[in-house]
Formats: sequence, C-alpha cells, structure tokens
Amino acid sequence: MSDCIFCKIVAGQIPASKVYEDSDFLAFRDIAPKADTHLLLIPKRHIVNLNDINAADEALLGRLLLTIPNIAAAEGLAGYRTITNTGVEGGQEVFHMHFHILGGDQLPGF
Ligand code: IU
Repeated sequence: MSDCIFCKIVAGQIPASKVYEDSDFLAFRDIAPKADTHLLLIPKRHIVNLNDINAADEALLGRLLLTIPNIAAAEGLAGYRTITNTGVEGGQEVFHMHFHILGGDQLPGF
C-alpha cells in the first residue's frame, strides 16, 4: 500500500534498524521501545491485521511464528513477550500487521 509506513520500510523508502529479513518477513527495532529489546516482525505483504487473514495465509503465518524464536535467540532473549494488536480498540496504531517482540529485562506479569 502506497501510504503504509511499514510497506515503505519494506521497500527501503524509509530507514529502519533491521534485525532479520527473508523473502516473506522483516523484523526491525521499534522506534519507541517499550522494553530493553523491542522488535517488530512484519510480513512483507500488506496484511492489515489478524482480521485480514484467511486460510490461504496459513503457511505464511506458520512460518512467521517459527521465525519468532529464531529472532529472539539471535537477540539473546531467553524469554520474551509477543503481542499483536488488532484494530483501534485493540490498540493498533499502524495498520500493517506486526508482532511485537519484547524482552531483555524482566517484564511484569500480564
Ligand atoms: P501498534 O501495535 O500498532 O500500536 O504498534 C505500532 C508500533 O510501531 C509502535 O510500537 C511504534 O513505536 C512503532 N513504530 C515504529 O517502530 N516505526 C514507525 O515508523 C512507526 C511506528 I509510525
């Protein structure tokens, strides 16, 4: 999507501190970190949020989840929190699906 900031990061039109990239996914450091380590993992394809997925995305989403522990391990995170916000009421501010990966310090219970 032309007006999506995360699509622009994928396209290299806006810089980001990338920590992982493959043909389907990109992970980069959140510009306003809420923990010592705060990463965002996104599909390169523009998907709005979990309400925008369907059965055809099953394999993509499976690979996305499998990518998370590899990124966490590369960051040296023994434990971490993974969050995806869906919709305005869910606290979503950027409407390109992303999984927050937070860690690096002791997170409070949820
Ligand atoms: P949310 O789940 O949509 O609320 O999270 C959006 C996140 O994207 C939030 O933590 C922002 O700090 C982060 N972010 C970013 O890392 N780079 C950007 O250019 C923009 C937002 I805009």
